[in-house]
Amino acid sequence: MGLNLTRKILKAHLVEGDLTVGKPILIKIDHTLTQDATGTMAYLEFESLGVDRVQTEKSVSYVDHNTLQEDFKNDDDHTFLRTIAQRYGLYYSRPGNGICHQVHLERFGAPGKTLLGSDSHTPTGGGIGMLAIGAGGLDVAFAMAGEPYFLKMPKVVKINLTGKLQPFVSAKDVVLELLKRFNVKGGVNKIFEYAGPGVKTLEVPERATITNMGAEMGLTTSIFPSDEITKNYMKRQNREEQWVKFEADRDAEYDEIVDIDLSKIVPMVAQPHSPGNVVAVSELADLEVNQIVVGSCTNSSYADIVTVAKMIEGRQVPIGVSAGLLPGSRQIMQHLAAEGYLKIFIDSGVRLLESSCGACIGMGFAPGDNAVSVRTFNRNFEGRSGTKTAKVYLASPETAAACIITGKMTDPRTLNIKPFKVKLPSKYSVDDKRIIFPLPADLSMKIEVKRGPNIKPLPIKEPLKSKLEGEVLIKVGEDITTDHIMPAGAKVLPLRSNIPEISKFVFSSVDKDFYQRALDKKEKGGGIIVGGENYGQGSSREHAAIAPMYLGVNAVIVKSFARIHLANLVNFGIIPFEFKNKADYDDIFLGDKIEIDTSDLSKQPVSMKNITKNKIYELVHPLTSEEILWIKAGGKMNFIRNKHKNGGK
Ligand code: MIC
Ligand code: SF4
Repeated sequence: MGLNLTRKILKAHLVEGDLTVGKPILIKIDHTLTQDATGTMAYLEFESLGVDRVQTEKSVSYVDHNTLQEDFKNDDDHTFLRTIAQRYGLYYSRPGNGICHQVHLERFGAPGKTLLGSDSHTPTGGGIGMLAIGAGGLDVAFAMAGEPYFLKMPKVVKINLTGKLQPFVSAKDVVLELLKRFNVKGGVNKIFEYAGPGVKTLEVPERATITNMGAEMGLTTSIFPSDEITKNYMKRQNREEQWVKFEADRDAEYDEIVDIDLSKIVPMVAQPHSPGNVVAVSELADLEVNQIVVGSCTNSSYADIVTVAKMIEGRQVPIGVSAGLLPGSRQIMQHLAAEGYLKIFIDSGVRLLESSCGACIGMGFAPGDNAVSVRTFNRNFEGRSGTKTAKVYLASPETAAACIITGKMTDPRTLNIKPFKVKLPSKYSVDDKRIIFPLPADLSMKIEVKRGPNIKPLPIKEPLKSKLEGEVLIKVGEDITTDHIMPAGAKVLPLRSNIPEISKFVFSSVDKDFYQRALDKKEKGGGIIVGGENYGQGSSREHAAIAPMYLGVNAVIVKSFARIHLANLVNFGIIPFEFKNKADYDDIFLGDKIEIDTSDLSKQPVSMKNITKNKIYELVHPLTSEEILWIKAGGKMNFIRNKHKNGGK
């Protein structure tokens, strides 16, 4: 039997392991990307590894999240990121140049390469045939230092695409249909590999929309083959010479197969407050809409935005409705300006926002109290928009445009607009003037790294004791996101480089007393978090592990974990336990005093005593023997430092 595309790339990058599903593998990383909100920590971590220059083929540092600049903090972070990029041989994409995933696709992505990014939507690169994985900052720091990346071999699922999308139905609807089927945990430990005759009907940015939002299903990543369509995209980006064909063997084997007939897909929408809560737009027809935003790394390509422009041309945003546009990159902005599309938006009353993440991460353009906001984004977790009471719906650019026209939830097919196909430019406006290229080694050595007063060193955890004694600091339910654990938004994001300050916001939207409670218990040995299934879904922000670690959290006990958060907990020395018997979750409460025998984590199950109830439970964990060593040392960083101190032993 032949190889699928995923296994071909993994095989070519394999450093250790044998690609048996569920078994640990180490792979070589070719590209890395960071964005500013996770990047400052990642570079502080990289610095402390003592490497003189990044060891990858290409490492790019983007600034796209923290661009509101309410005070000195964001700009200081940008300066830090710029100077550290120049010091260590990275590319630096300046604020305003665009959203990391969009720009990486345009200017750097290359088929067959591996990409590790400190952002959960790094799989956007799968649209151009990269094996692109989201991870915590520390994992990216190690990859920049030339270390291979560790993961457990996922199952590879073939998504067999047939047919062709109908007018006003688009790639977003395809991935929403998949989310309807798989929900937010159906993709954990899986890679979706797209194949079949329908692949040829999708352009690279459409493919990237689909791979981008695979993150919402918990997938390790998603990937499309690299074919003539990929070649044409790269040609338009003036990078044809970097194209290589990459496809699965004809007789490739897969762990599962799912069939999707593109011609049967209809406009879909994810309802509040989960990307997995999907229904057909027609089911919500006429729901009054107060706000619409077009943009984000999911849906801000040239074709996405031109489609909206063409649909709304000559119309006015209705009274009572506010609409905004966040183009994905400066390249797209240049086209919109040169080809007259910006004028259409301005004439219609759509508000022009910066080419950045912006409203997607609650950096401005928050909806009103109880407002209904339709967004072309990928996440609609409660409060993420900046307004706790807002009801955010996720939809395609076509549906968003229809809502701009009517002020109501509208299936775009009902508007009687003549179907059209956006003609792509034969050459995109290629202009890398807002990217600072790596300096040669002799010059980079002379660069002084500048740090603002808000950039604080990474806190250090104590080594693990043989017995953990602590109190349950919080008990949360199912599908808790990293936005619940460590919120983002305009108030909190500027503190990403300052763990003592940002830790004040841990679980703040769930339980405002968490911080104080954790702090009180910190001196007395620390605390424990208890949660349900899929704990830590969503973003890759390692702050959701570092800040609890700083507050003395020693263990998280849940029914199951989301992949990236699990790795982040391990990296920072917090033990990720799962209930052996899931029903035990019901028996543990806030304030219960817990004792866990951690003297030998290699033996499972691990015994936990609820002292308050005088009961014993069994816990399990997914740690490898190497990871147990990290946990014992108080985290991966401590482990590596100790190893260096002991002369590598
Ligand atoms: C997100 O979409 O949630 C973010 C903000 O891009 C995060 C990264 C972060 O929290 O900085 C992600 O997706 O990893
Ligand atoms: Fe930025 Fe939103 Fe994409 Fe995250 S999901 S990278 S915040 S645009």
